[in-house]
Amino acid sequence: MPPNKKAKTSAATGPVIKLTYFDLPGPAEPARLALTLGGIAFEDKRVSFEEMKKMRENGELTSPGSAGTQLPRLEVDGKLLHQSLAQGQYCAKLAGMQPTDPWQAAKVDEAIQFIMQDIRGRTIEPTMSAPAEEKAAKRKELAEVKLPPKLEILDKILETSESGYLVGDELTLADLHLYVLCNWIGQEVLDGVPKTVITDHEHITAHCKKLNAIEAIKAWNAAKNPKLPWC
Ligand SMILES: N[C@@H](CCC(=O)N[C@@H](CS)C(=O)NCC(=O)O)C(=O)O
Repeated sequence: MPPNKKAKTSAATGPVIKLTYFDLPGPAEPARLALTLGGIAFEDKRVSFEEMKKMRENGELTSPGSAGTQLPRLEVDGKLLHQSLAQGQYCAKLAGMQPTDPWQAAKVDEAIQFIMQDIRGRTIEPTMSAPAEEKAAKRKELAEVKLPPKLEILDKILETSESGYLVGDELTLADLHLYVLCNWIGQEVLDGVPKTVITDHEHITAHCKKLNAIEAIKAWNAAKNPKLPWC
């Protein structure tokens, strides 16, 4: 259950949900966490790259009504939903985590777009495809120049938040996106980017610890992410 809301569906009455992704947090993790916090039963299917290729050959990664060809693949009562952002938003709504106030909901979307597009897409991803001989320099620039001002923006939002969450009084999908990002960086998965990039930001670090302490997240991490918590 979210720490602060009652789930809108239960395992007994809700849809049959299967979320398929690799055995990694990646873009599937916000949706997985939302369902977990909502107490919503789902099949957490993890596949290898080879199995994913088989799924593609078998036509399981496409559907005439669904815009996508990749993982994560969310199946709800036999219907497909592609795109991790849409999947997370759907799961957050099922979990009762989406603010009903339009302004608050837009602020959630604002934070998510900043994390997904500006930080992950435009700042981190170009360093993944950098030629080997440029990679170390790109990662140094990422850690020392490019990431800190963006994280500072989120740190400032949290500094002024009375709840310690990014938007309003309750945990939202935006917090889950930030949590997954910080766990990725904090575990030093990105070569050349030290965890101090996160811990230098007091309020982001406190946010990460706050989510670590939520019972459902604690149990999820113990079962699925044995290297967490890192802070
Ligand atoms: N826009 C998609 C991107 C999904 C995506 O990039 N999936 C990657 C893994 S993170 C994938 O399935 N790669 C294997 C492939 O395309 O063959 C989303 O957010 O769901």
